[in-house]
Amino acid sequence: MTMMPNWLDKRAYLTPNLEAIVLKNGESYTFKQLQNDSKAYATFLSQQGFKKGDHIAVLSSNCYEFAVVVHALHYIGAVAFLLNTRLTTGELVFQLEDGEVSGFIYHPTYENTAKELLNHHPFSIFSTNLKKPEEIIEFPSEINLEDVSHILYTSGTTGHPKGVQLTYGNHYWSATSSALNLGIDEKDRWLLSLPMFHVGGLSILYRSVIYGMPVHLHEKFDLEAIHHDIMEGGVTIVSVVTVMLEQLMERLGSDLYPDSFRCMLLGGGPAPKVLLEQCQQKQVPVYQSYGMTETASQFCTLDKGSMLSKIGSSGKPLFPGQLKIVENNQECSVNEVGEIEVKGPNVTKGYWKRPEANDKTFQDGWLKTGDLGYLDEDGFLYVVDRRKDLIISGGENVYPAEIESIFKGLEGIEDVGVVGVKDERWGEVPVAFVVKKNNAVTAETILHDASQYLAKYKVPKKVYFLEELPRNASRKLQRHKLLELLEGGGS
Ligand code: S0N
Ligand code: AMP
Ligand code: MG
Ligand code: MG
Ligand code: MG
Repeated sequence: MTMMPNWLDKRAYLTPNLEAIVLKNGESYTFKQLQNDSKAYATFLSQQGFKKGDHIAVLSSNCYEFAVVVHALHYIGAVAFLLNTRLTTGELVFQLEDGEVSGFIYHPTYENTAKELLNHHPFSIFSTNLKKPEEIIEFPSEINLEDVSHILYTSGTTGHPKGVQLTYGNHYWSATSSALNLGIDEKDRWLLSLPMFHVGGLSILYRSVIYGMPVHLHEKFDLEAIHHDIMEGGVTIVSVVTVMLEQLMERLGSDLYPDSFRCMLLGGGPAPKVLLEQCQQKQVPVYQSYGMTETASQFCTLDKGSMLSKIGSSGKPLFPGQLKIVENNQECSVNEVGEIEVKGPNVTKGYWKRPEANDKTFQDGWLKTGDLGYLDEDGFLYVVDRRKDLIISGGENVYPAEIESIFKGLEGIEDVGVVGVKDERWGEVPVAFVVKKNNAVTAETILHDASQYLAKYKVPKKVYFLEELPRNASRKLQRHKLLELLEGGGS
């Protein structure tokens, strides 16, 4: 057991009057205010009967109240399920049931969704609106780093998403290891516009309380507002995925960011080399990283000194992490491609209620990522291919298996195969190859039906019809043959 003071209590004690959160409209909250509001909300939850270990979901876009709720859940010791706001009701219900969620906190924007979910899953629902109880109760002053603080769902190769269990320790090590690479500067202000329901956005909140650093909290990716905040608002670090960086670079044009801007932390997927070169020309310091939900954000990140010489690399594992490249149970030699395996105190202890997946994924403390890459002669990681079949659309993960299992349940579909194709706007998008049962179905009816069950970013951008899908002798779909069909002009 490793105990530590509750982070927000400690921070509010050390630097109560420092800014914790700054909103786009200029409104700001100190660590003391964030502590008071979080304790008020935690008191309210506690009065509703919630206690340590309870599973509580949150459905909200980025806002101050979301940050308050995240800390409130830590005060009561609940496990937070942060839900992707782009998901359909059916996708949300799966996570609520799989996760045995008993409480649900929604931003007022999602009130209708919350009420709809009540028809499918029994729980108590509350809005994120700040609560002002008459008296604030006492909460444990310590947290146990081994306790699970979150279960965040991530899609998988086998249809249904899996809940990644993250502990306080995972977040703590992630935040401190990031600081050991990037350093901490008194003037730092970290812009958060990535969704807080993914670990890339969430982790910024922990860096904020652990370092004592203001977060510039943006509700969403509003290009103009973000550009303005970097140029005029004193922001020194921004976390982005590739599509965001592309738009920011276009907006920057021939201007330069202020000298005080010191880090563009790029993660969540691959980045085209031309984009990285463009950033170099514009003197934008891009720290490319490799990480995932399972590693509580960045696992490897390029260091400042290697940014120019190692363009395209995702750097080296941060201080407490180990990484190896493995092929046929053998560690690969320099420049040899194999599966990336990682180990370290920021790595999840496993998937919620998935013993089989855990057996397959973890061995002697090593997590087999499924991603392919190599280490160069200086120990820098190059990621060459993603986990089996994973499509990354605008930083959101899309697994063909998940789409295929929905399509197979739709009227009039005999067989289906999904692959990812390059896309100008999103990097990559899914397209579907369908064998019809009858002629009544069209691409339009299929896509309309599918969008009832799948988040918009998962709905294939195109449907191609085939007489038969390419499958091998053991009936396994040969996705590369579908891609070859497209390269040959499609059908
Ligand atoms: C790229 C984003 C911002 C696009 O959203 P935007 O522009 O706000 O779209 P909307 O106005 O909401 O919708 C317009 C239309 O576009 C569709 N759409 C929206 N997003 C997508 C998408 N991703 N793919 C395809 N279509 C999309 C909408 O459906 C809508 O359609 P119509 O008009 O037809 O109704 C947004 O997608 C976004 O925020 N993406 C990023 C998500 C993210 O956070 N990914 C990272 C996940 N990974 C991790 O967290 C681990 C890595 C990590 O920790 C990290 C990552 C990055 C940086 C740092 C770190 C770190 O290690 O710290
Ligand atoms: P998520 O759990 O949603 O963050 O997705 C993590 C996955 O994104 C990883 O397992 C990789 O497949 C992919 N990914 C993350 N960083 C990179 C990178 N630098 N290059 C290529 N793929 C990446
Ligand atoms: Mg994932
Ligand atoms: Mg938009
Ligand atoms: Mg992703």
